[in-house]
Amino acid sequence: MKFVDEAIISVNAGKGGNGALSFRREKYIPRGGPDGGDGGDGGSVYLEASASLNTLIDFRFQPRYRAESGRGGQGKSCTGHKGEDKTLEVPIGTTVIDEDTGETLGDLLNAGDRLLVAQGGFHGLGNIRFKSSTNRAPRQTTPGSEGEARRLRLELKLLADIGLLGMPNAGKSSLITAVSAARPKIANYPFTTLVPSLGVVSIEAHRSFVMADIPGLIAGAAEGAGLGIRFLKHLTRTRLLLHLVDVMPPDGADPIDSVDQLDDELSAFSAALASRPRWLVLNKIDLLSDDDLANLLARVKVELPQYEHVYAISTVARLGLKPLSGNIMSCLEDIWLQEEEDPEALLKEQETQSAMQVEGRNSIAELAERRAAEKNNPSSESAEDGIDDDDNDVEVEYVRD
Ligand SMILES: Nc1nc2c(ncn2[C@@H]2O[C@H](COP(=O)(O)OP(=O)(O)OP(=O)(O)O)[C@@H](O)[C@H]2O)c(=O)[nH]1
Ligand SMILES: [Mg+2]
Repeated sequence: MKFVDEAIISVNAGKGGNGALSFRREKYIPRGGPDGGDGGDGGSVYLEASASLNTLIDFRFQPRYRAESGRGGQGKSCTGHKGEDKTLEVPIGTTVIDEDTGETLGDLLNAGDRLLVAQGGFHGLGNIRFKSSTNRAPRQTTPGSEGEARRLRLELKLLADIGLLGMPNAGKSSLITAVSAARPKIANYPFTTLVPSLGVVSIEAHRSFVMADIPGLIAGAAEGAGLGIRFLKHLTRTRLLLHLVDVMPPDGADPIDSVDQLDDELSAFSAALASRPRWLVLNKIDLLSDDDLANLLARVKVELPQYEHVYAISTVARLGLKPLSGNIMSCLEDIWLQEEEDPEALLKEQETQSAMQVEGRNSIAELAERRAAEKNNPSSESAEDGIDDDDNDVEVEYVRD
């Protein structure tokens, strides 16, 4: 089964009720005057973030939502009932985009956050409203106005503090399994992970962070190789990336080359994302002798000087995991504290995030265009690589312990 991290829905607010045209008619009261009441306002549509939802899948099954219309006004000065608002619950972390204009309407980041997405129509006025000294029997009323209608794209990004980046088989899922309660599939073949998942890493009481495991990336991903780059968008909300590398890849490739290749892919996806703090994590050191490890670390120092933070771990032998998690925690706490104390830091972070989102969206759109062009030209090689990227559905597993 597939979960969904993107859904397109249409929302219709209710129409306002019409104003009534009516005159008071009672025995012994001739010419009772106008008594047509106003209509009721149409209901509006709201989205509300809820902690109990993890996916957007329900919206795939039911993509249309309508709030109630206001009732018409009636005689005897009765005002029509207001249409009931419709509130749709969405998972925390949902971004709401107007599908037709491309405008981002809002991000629902905290439980209970509410966003008005379609304003209900305004009520019409009954003829009682038009009574004046010169017109005692007005026949004028106004109709209720239409409710707003919109097509919305909902996007759910995993809300993680730390993102794992790495080639297939580097041990990303093994790492998240070793340090959190998440249990993604682990296997000795590439592209085991096809869907992102999250795990909460608890250091001690009240000190924890969320780690995101995403499918592996290979050279050429920005051009669509492998599973492509669409999963990278899940990393745009993380504060720190861990670049995981297998120190003994089965194909005998040089780990340092593969680090360079993935860094290039990351930059192609989004320069802003590539400029995020990134730590290098050498995994599977149980497979290396002490000497070989020392040599590799010496080479990393010279050949990958951009990495200030380098860790050597083994998820299987459980080596180096504690210092890695502990330092991630401290680094995040520093970032959070700084943002709490310095509003400018928070502002800068918001700017970086929107730059990443825009760049990422553009890269994914470019890739989709290229794929479409290749489909129309079946002779081209990459159209036959056998990977169908049409389906952008992603199962999002949200694991908290
Ligand atoms: N020897 C050794 N093997 C490891 C270590 N960590 C992971 N592995 C093995 O490496 C293989 C791949 O591990 P995964 O965790 O599935 O790798 P991944 O990066 O999630 O791979 P994809 O999901 O395909 O991108 C599995 O067979 C693991 O058992 C380690 O520290 N030492
Ligand atoms: Mg995996």
